[in-house]
Amino acid sequence: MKILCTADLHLGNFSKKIPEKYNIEDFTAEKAWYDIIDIASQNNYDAILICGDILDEDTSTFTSRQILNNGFEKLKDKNIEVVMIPGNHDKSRLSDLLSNTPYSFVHLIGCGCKWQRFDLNGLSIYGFGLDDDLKTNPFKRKLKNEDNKEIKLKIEDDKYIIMIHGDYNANEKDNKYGPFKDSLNGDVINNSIITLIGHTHKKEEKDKYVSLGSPQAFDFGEKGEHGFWTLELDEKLDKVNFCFESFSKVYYELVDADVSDFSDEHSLSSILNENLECKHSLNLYKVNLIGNLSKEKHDKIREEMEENQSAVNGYVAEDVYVSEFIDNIEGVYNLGEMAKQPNAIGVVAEMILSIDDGTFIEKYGDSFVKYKEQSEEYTEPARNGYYDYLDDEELLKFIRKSLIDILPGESDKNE
Ligand SMILES: [Mn+2]
Repeated sequence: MKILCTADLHLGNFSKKIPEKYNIEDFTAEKAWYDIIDIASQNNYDAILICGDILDEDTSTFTSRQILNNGFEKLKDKNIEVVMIPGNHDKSRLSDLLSNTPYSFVHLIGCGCKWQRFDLNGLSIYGFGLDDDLKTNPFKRKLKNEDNKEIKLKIEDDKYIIMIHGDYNANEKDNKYGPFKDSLNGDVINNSIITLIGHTHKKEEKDKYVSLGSPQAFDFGEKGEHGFWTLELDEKLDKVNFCFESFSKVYYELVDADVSDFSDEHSLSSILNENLECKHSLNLYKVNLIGNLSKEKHDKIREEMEENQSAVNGYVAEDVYVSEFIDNIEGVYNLGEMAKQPNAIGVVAEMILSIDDGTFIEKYGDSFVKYKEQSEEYTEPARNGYYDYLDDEELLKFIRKSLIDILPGESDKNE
């Protein structure tokens, strides 16, 4: 049996910051959905499993119905079963849309925050969706039996797959959707063939579970590889193959570019060419400029940054673009000397050095947690659910920049 596993399609959404030269229609979730269906039907898959957030919250019911049904039309007579669970963005809309579906190969399970079993040609699938704002552990919820009676979740099948939508990195106290970090090493997951998780949009593979990630990357909150997974089982339902397939039509990356040796001969564009790879069909970069430059050179590189950004959408090379520069260029400091000073400058220099040697979180953990909470709160209104907040690495860079700004500027230095 060959199964295509995916999650978080967010139909109606689309990839952001696509340069003008490209057709935005090629970067929609809708296009990804049709392409995934084509891949499944052209490569003899038996099933498509989708672990929640199939629809985007902001997509109208009308559009959602149209996109879903266009996809299902393509699957008619293909002998491919589609098994879905709702996610926190689908709410009850997905079950409303599918309640009278004429497509007999479409199955929605795990609604109403209850576990539900589905028999996929002899393979048991247990699904749990998040069509309610559940902030407690799904593994502590009940199983809806065939005759609609609720029983405690206890799986007696020898071989089964779990489909779930929720935050596997969080505990109940963290106030996240469907948190189940506590249950990651429990029997239900450990005894599964594989547990498929949707929600985080980020791929992570472990022995018994996999965070599938989203097939199409939407913005810089979704850096790195994005695609779907292929699971192959033999006749005894043993796993013979499970692999990730890169799929997204655009990739977002954050890179550091050291500009310390910037000069008339070694321009910003040559530095960009050295640092930005063309790995995928379209590569969008956020470039974090680091290193030390005199004030004069810093001004010059700023001019070149502006030129790059006013060129068509930050063009660097064929299919390689800079969406945004982050200027973390510093003056010429001797932090080691500064750190010896018995004053505020010494303390600040000491903190910067601890970021550089990777000990900041260990030494200043409490402040880091506070910074993190504030940054999430601050970016929340602009997020619209697109996860465009700073991750730990970006946050550390931001803190470093703030600290550098406290240090006396070049003109104040004793030359
Ligand atoms: Mn979700």
